[in-house]
Order: sequence, then C-alpha cells, then structure tokens
Amino acid sequence: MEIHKKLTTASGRPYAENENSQTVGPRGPILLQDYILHEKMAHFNRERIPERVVHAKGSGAFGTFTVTHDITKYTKAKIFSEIGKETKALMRFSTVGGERGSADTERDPRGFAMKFYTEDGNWDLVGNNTPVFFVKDPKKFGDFIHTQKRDPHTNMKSPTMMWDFWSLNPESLHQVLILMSDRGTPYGYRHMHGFGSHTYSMINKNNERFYVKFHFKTAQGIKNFTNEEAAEMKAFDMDFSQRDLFENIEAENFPKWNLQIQVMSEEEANAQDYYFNPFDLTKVWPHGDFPMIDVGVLELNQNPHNYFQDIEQVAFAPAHIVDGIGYSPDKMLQGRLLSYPDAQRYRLGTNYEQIPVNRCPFATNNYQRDGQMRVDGNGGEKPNYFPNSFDEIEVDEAYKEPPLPINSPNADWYDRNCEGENDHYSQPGKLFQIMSPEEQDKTIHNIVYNMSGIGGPKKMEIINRQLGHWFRVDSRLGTGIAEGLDVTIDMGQLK
Ligand code: HDE
Repeated sequence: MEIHKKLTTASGRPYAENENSQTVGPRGPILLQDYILHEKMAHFNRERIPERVVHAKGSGAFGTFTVTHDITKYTKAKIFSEIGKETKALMRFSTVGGERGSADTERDPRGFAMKFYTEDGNWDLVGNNTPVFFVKDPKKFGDFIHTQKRDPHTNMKSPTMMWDFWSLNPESLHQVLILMSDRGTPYGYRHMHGFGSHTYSMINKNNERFYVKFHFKTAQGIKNFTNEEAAEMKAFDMDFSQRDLFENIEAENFPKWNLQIQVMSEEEANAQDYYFNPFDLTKVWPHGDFPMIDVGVLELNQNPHNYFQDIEQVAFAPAHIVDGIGYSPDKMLQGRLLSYPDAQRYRLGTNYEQIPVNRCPFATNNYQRDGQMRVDGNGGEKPNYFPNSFDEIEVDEAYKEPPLPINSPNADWYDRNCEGENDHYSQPGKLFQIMSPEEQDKTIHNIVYNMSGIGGPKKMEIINRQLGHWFRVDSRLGTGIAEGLDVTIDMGQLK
C-alpha cells in the first residue's frame, strides 16, 4: 500500500477543508461537528511542554566521536575500545538562567551536554564551558538558581540578589571570576571549551578504578565578545549562537573539540593528604600535578531535521553512564544523579527514553512496563517480573562495578566549608594572576559594570562583603574593583 501525500487529520482521515470552518450559510454560526477545527485548536493549545527550569535556551547538533589515542589502561568503556572507533553523538549547548526566548549572548555559563550512543547504552556527559561551579553542595542549587532568575517582587533580573548570594557563599568565587571574564560572553558555541566539570571515575578491564576529569578543547580557538559587544549583539540578534552553529554545519564547516582527560589513581584520591578535596567541584586539578592525556575528537556534522523533536525533547542525565565509566563522591554529581531523570519525567513523561533521540539504538531489556506513551512493544508477551522461568534475559556479572572504599565511618551533615574545605581564594587568585594585563583589566571592568547594579538598603553591606572576597583573591583585583565602584576601602571593615 503506497503511503499517500494527501492532507489528513491526526487519525489519518484525508480531508479538503483546512481553511474554512463549516457554517450555516456564509455568514451563519459554526457547526460543532467541524471537529477538524477543534482538533487543530486543541493541539495548538498543547504544543508547549515545560521548558527546562535551567538551560532553557539552547542549540544542538548530531556528530561523531572518534578515538585517536589508547586509554584502555584506564577504562573498559567500549566507546574508547580502539583507535579509530567512531560513536554517534548528540550535543546540546545552552545558556543557564534565561528563559527559552532569551538572548544567546547573555553573560552566563554555557551548557555543554553530550549524549554518546554506545553499544552499552547511552552515555550522557552533561557539562558546562567552565571546569568548576558556583556551589559545591546540591542543597544550595535551587537557592543559587533563584538569584539567577527574576526577583519575586519586581519580576526583573537582580544584581543585588546575585551578589548577595555570591558574597555570602565565597565558594562561588572561582566560577564568578570566570563568569565575569570575557569567557562569560563567548562568541557563540564553537569557540569555547567544554568540561565534564565533576570528577568522574573510569574502571579498566582488571576492575581497577581511576578518577578522571574530562576536557573538550575547541579546535576553532577561543573567541569571546567583550561586555559591550555582547550587549549590542543581544539587541541585534537574540539567536546569534544558534545561527552561528546551524549555518556553519550547513556550510560543512564542522566544529570540533579535542577530548583530553586528567587521571588520578584511587589511592591518590582517597589519600586525604592532597592539598584540597579532589571531589570539590569548585576546584580544578592543577595540570602540573595531573597532566592532560589526549583521547579523541568530537565533530558536530549534522543539524537536526526538527528542532523540537530532537533538541527540545532530548533528555540528558549524568546518571546515564556506561560500563567503564563511573561516578565519584562529588556531592554535586551525587545530587544531579537523581535530579535529571526526575526533571525529564516531569518535562517529557515516564517513558521519555522511548522518544527516538533518547532511545538506546542497541538494546534495552528490563521489566519496566506500561506508563503514558509506551510505544516500544511494552515487552510483548514476555514476563514482566524477575526472576522468572521463561525469558532469556541474562544478568551479566561482568558489568558489576568494583567495591568503593569509604574512608569516613560516620554519616553526618558536615560543614561544606569546614577546615580543609575553605580555601576559596588560592585557585581564583592563580587564575587572575595568569590572565594577561588586558584580560585582568577587562575582568575588572566587567565586575564593576555588573556590581554597579547592586542597590537597595543592603547595597554597601553586600559590596563591602564581596570586596573583602575580591581582595583575598588578589589585591590588584580588589583595588581595581573598589576604584571602579568609587568605594573608599576601610581595610579594617572588609568582612
Ligand atoms: Fe544542571 N540541571 N544541575 N548542572 N544542567 C539541568 O535538567 C541540576 C549543574 C547542566 O541541554 C536540569 O533537563 C542540579 C552542574 C546542563 O538539556 C536539572 C544541580 C552542571 C543542563 C538540573 C545542577 C550542570 C542542565 C534542568 C546541582 C555542569 C542542560 C532541566 C547539583 C557540570 C542539559 C534538565 C540540556 C539541566 C539539575 C548543577 C549542567 C533541573 C540539581 C554543576 C548543561 O535537572
């Protein structure tokens, strides 16, 4: 039976009248029986699904990951099994705080979310364009994001909320310094690095565990807008980054990123004597201590045919790892393991992994059944319970992770900034000191521009508290910002 091209209803009935509603005479009322009118209006009312509560504005493309170096001594993950191995991938870039219709060139971190369709399931590496994050305990995430969104009273963005939160949470300094540099306004998505950010683990074929950091270095070179260029671009083209990505892929100018990893042994990570917590998401691992190791190349080479189907509906979750890749005790990663599948079930429904872009193209065998939009055969006649005497689904012990050594005997609510966890200044200080004088000046300019928006009855309290942190990071930085804000420093007053 050939598939025809006739206009039809959603149930496949061919029909002719798609523009005129059925009325009693040319001027009479509409007949209730013109159900095609209702079908069109009812579907239109239900076209919007909940936007992502963060990272709502984004752009995506399909691509290929190709292994260029052998890292099988660290991992048995099939995606890295041999040089030349190719794996299909999907990338979604995004801003963080803006709504779905917001501008691409806002000062904001950029989401860098990757889905690798491997034989052992889909691996989601959901990172950002910065190696660190603002907070290090997931309990603070919602509060933090509230300060990045609209003030509950004015319904406008609020530098006062942002800097009040940041000045009360100095663990944010490293990420805020990056955000306030020109890396906070990247020139689209092609000219920025990407990071897994968290410490993850890798497990090799001898079941030895290593801890790793993932770095995706742009092959296009770093390029940023200045503060003023980004503001101008907002007015000129709200979708600059989308346009830049889409048009370059259409022109077959395929953007690439080179994947590198840093590796720490399980013993080093658990030794407790490294000078900071290697699982602390506000810290980077010094490249001198843990050098970069080349792994492969990620190339984006196909635009999605339909944005809503493939990019609005794509569902990432850091919990989606594959054999040979594992988690770590990083509290923020632990928090994210539960949050993302919960967010996807809310946005897309319980069977979200049956949406084609989210489906594992190899095999899924389990006893989960039913639920809305169940379209994968629902297990057919096979048993829907385990164990059973009938089906041939096997549990392969080879996929069991090695035990995880735990050092601390007591469960407790440990202060995230206790002794040994409260050096929030050295790494941002080093970052500022390796910036060129021009980059330092631009960063000071951007911070002054942004902090000038602080207002209200607590204005000077917030400014002084934040200045105290900037001075602890670097005296030139603190002085430059104080002068820019025209604030006279009483060093005794700095909190
Ligand atoms: Fe997210 N984050 N996040 N995040 N995140 C989401 O999941 C969350 C964090 C990141 O293109 C949400 O599908 C918690 C760090 C990206 O679809 C949500 C915490 C990093 C994207 C969520 C964090 C990220 C999200 C919202 C603190 C970089 C977009 C909608 C523990 C390493 C992915 C959704 C895409 C999206 C939760 C912190 C990156 C709400 C609880 C750190 C790139 O589930």
